[in-house]
Parts: sequence; C-alpha cells; structure tokens
Amino acid sequence: MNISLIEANEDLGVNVDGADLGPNVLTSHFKDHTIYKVNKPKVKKEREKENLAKNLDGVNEFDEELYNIVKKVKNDKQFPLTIGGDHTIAISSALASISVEKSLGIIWIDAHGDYNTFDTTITGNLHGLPLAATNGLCDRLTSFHKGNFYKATNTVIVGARDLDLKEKINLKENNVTIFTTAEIKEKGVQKIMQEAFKIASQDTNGIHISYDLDVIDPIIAPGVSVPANDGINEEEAMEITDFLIKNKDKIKSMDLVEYNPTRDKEDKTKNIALNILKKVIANF
Ligand SMILES: [Mn+2]
Repeated sequence: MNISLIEANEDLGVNVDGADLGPNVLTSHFKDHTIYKVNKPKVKKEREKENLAKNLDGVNEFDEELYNIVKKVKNDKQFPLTIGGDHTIAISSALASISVEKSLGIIWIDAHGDYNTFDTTITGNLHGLPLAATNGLCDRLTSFHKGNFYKATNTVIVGARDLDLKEKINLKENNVTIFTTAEIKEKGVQKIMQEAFKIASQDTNGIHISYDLDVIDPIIAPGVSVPANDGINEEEAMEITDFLIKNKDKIKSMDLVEYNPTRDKEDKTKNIALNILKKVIANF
C-alpha cells in the first residue's frame, strides 16, 4: 500500500522540550515519499504546576489540523504513518482513522498507559491522556471529532510498566487489556501480539497501531521525554515490528512517537526508530 508520512511536530503535551524536533530528523531519510507536516502553534508553553490542563488550546489547535490531514490521507486511499511528536498527536491520528473506517481497535505500545483523564491527571501534562481520549473519556481534547470512539474492550496496551494509581483504576473500570513488559519477557512477543491483535480486531474493521519509543529500554533508546526503566530490548522491538508487517492487512493506520533528539545519546534512539520505519515503509 502507498504510505504517506506525516510529521507531527509537537511537544506541547509534555513538560520536557524537544519531541517536536524528532519527526523531521526521521522523515529526512525517506524523501521519495509523500510527506505532510503539521507544526506546533507558536504559543508559549504553559508550565504552571497547578494547571492541570497545560497547553490545552495549543494541543487542540494542533490536533485539529493533524486530524484533517490524516483524514485526507485515508480518503485518498493512502496509508497514514504519523511520526511524533509527543503522544497527544495520536488523539487525532487515531480518531481520524476511525472516522473513516467507522469501527477500529487500537494497540498502544507504550511503557505508560496514557489513560489519565482530566479528573485523574496529577501533572496536567496532556500526553498522559491520549489513550483515554481515543476512548471518548476526555471531551475537552476531542471536540473536532464527529463519529465513533474506540471501544475500551478493543483497546490494548502492550509493554506497560509505569502506570499511575488512579490511571490503573480508569483502566480497570473500563476493561482495557494490559500486557506488561514482564509478560512480554515471560511469554514472548509473538504470543502477546497475537492476543493483542485478537482483542483489538474483535468485531471491528481493523486496527490502529500507536508505537511509543519509550516502550524500549532507555539504556538502548534514551532519546525520549519520559523514560521508564526495564523496557523491552531492541530484538523485541523489531520482533513487534515484524509482527505488524506480517499482519498488515488488519492495520489501517500507525504512529511512531516520542523520539526526542535533545535527549538521545550517540543517535541510539534515532537508529532504532529508523530501523522500525525502514521495515514498515518497505513492507507495508
Ligand atoms: Mn505514550
């Protein structure tokens, strides 16, 4: 299938700067592909501790523009591969895809749950909310979206190991499936991904994949904004990628997010991200 790359140059969802600089570094290696760009609005980043919806207007302005581009790519019968950026960019890439496909499941490959709501967030950094937003639990982040949301019962997190207390309650109450990093180590990538695909595709028209680089261990991929120790290794990251390729018929859209070049060491994270992208672009 023809892939369109979309640079989601955004870091307003997180306190740490620099995730907006990642996409362009990565897409510069794929210049013979169609590349769209969405840049973050020129606003001053809100950082006040007591503000529990930091940069809400900026994130919304950005996401609405990205939503329209991903929708256009889908309607042009191209495959949207959105490259972030902090993970708030997936609110719009995922919802744009389901607005065209009508019914989809979602697999969120991430060390974090990203399943806080405005009622449970402790930091007010909005990149802790996007998965809940795709499930329709954060109205203030999805006003541009008309149509179905992702059902929690078709929502799967793969690689979780750093969940907030109240976020855990949200996940449990909504029946989101979680596969931890420990379960990947114990059962292997194949088994976990097979199970994840089964749950996400149950009674849907396909799957949106959102791949956060912080699922990988920060010793080998330090270039992310919020690293979490004891992650998956490079082999496992590539095994996940190979699984996606083998099952590409079910996949309707994908993100690769959170590469932060200002945090990287010796281009380690960049090289892993490029290997994932090269494989996906060559094989989808
Ligand atoms: Mn994330």
